[in-house]
Amino acid sequence: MDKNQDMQNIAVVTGASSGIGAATARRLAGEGFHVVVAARRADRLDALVKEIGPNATAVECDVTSDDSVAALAAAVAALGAPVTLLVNNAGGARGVDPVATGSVDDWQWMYDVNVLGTLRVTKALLPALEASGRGTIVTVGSTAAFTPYEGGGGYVAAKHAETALVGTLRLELCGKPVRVIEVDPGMVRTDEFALNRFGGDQDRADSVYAGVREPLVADDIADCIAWAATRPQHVNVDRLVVRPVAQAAQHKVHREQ
Ligand code: 8X3
Repeated sequence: MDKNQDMQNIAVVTGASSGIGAATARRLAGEGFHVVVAARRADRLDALVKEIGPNATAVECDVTSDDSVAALAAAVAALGAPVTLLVNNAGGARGVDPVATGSVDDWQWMYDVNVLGTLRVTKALLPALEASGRGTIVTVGSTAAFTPYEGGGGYVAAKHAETALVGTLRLELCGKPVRVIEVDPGMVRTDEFALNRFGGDQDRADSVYAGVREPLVADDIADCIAWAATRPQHVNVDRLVVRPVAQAAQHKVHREQ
């Protein structure tokens, strides 16, 4: 942590090694936070910290591991500054099988990383967020959190569960100094989301965005997260649903030839 600003507020961002997480970390550092960037890929985190500078700390973390998340909480506590923001961004999709042939392994992984990962990290950092007296939790959901689509079953189910977790948490924290915010992106073109879903098949990943003029990019969602998290503390933006103009609804996407 920058010794000249040793009581800077800490923001923890999970899934920070790429895409929305990395963009959010850059943006929050620009907003004056000391950003703890957490993800599995240490090399990418190190590059990000080098880019951001003294306002960032890398912590290798796998949100599917209780021990790893406990180590993240300990590393954050060791920084010795108020923890005022958690961005639960780690998540992802695997596979596009119909329910009839859905892979139990893929579904389990999606539940673990999207839902239980959010649970683990939230539980681990909630005491510090509450102790700060002005905590905020932003969870990155998806438009899949409220609209099913064919082939999306495992991801849709996980994102529905994640939004249920968020809504429950907001009720349970009513009266405590922690805001609970959800940002639900629609079509966002990142390097990895669709690629991971299609098992590394770049052509299939690219086809998701074919003909779509200006899909959202990671910076657009980082902008929304930063905006919601920097409203005055009495303002709780419960849920932001964000899509590109070309996507009026999950199935209503304008594609140019
Ligand atoms: C990403 C949006 O449409 O692929 O969370 O489910 S979608």
